Amino acid sequence: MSERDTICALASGAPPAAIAILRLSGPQVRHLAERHLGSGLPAARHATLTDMTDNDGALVDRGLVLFMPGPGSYTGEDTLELYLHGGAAVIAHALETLTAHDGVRMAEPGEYTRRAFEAGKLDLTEAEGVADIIEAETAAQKAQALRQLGGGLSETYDQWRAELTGVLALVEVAIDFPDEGDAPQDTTAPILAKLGRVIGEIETALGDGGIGERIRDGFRVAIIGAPNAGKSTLLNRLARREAAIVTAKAGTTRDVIEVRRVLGGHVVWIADTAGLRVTDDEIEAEGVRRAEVAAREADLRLFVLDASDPDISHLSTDYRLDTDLVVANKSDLVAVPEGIKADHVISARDGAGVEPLEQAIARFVDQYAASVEAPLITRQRHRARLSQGLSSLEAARDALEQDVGAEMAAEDIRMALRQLGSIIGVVGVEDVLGAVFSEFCIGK
Ligand SMILES: Nc1nc2c(ncn2[C@@H]2O[C@H](COP(=O)(O)OP(=O)(O)O)[C@@H](O)[C@H]2O)c(=O)[nH]1
Ligand SMILES: [Mg+2]
Repeated sequence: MSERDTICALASGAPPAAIAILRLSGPQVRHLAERHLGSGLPAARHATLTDMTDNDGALVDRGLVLFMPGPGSYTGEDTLELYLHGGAAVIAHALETLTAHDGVRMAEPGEYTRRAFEAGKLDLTEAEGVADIIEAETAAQKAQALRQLGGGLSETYDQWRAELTGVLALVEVAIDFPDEGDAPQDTTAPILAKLGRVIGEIETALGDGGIGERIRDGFRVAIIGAPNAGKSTLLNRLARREAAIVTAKAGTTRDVIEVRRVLGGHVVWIADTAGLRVTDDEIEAEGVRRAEVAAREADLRLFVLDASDPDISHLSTDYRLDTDLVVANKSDLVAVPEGIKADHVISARDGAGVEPLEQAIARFVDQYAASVEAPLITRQRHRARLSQGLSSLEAARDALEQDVGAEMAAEDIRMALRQLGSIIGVVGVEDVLGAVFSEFCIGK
């Protein structure tokens, strides 16, 4: 079998910068250190100041190097870090020098962490935590990523898997010795109790309101209402730029336009949508359909009313009925008519009342995020697998309760173990590894 490639990459930010960190991992690390460092192979885990020379013996740069021998390194392989001056020419010269050797190449995105995962240094949720902490922009995202990186999710999955393995063993005993010992209900009752406990815990985790995914990916706010109410003008106000086209012509907005803000300490996507009216125009009708989807999927809807033309009886849907916040716009033109109950009165054109509206969005998001402490699910991938696992366990419970066969129950529990195992990456992960690691940056 041929040796694994040695990989190298710039692990620090784009040049020019004070320092460039180049990272190397793989079987040729020792050889490369001996070949290119004035110090020769540095003492393990000791910062060493040395020259680096290229393949012709010319100086590349002078800097600190750190050698971390495998298996006690991040990737489990021999690794070397070079701390050079963070200029583009230095980085290019160093990488050219290293990749000129056979079997040494630039790393793929996330390849260091992938090797760490393959070496058993971290499980898949911990690896995802590494990607998330690099992407984290808000304190809440960072806290969630740190918890995940530290095995906060793995613990729960490990515990469930251990309990289910115990349940499976009991079911298998019942299969192997069907006629011995107690009556079936005496052996089935404790199995059902244990199974029921895990099912209950998974149901609780799944019923978290999607907080973990929202903290990671952003909360969703949809601006909806009649054509010409001033939805796009409000979006531009909230975006603080001209993100959406504003005209006096009804039916201007068709695509859903989203802008990103940090409000209440969380990422919030605010969507402008097409006015919800019945229309013969094919493109506008598609826009209305998209608006309805955005409204349904949003965590909070802002229903914008034109105070100077508040009649909404002609609208295509009744989304206004379950609207969370009613916003009366164009307060610069007229006072809000009697009988219209608005949570906020604004002039999107002048900006009056927009700041309190922003604060209301921030409060909503903050409270929503605080409604579940330390959510277990932080990605759609986890939710999908966990729901499948739950279905399998429910099938196992039904089979046991109806006494249709311990064998079927055992198969369902095995299936659930595989589904839970795939979340932390202990089984059946080939299909997800590419997707998980491709979203990393190079050098991590
Ligand atoms: N007087 C006044 N006009 C506004 C206000 N907000 C929007 N408009 C105008 O109303 C029209 C429709 O605005 P637009 O944002 O495109 O509405 P949309 O169809 O709901 O997206 C445009 O001519 C805007 O300039 C406002 O607060 N006051
Ligand atoms: Mg519009």
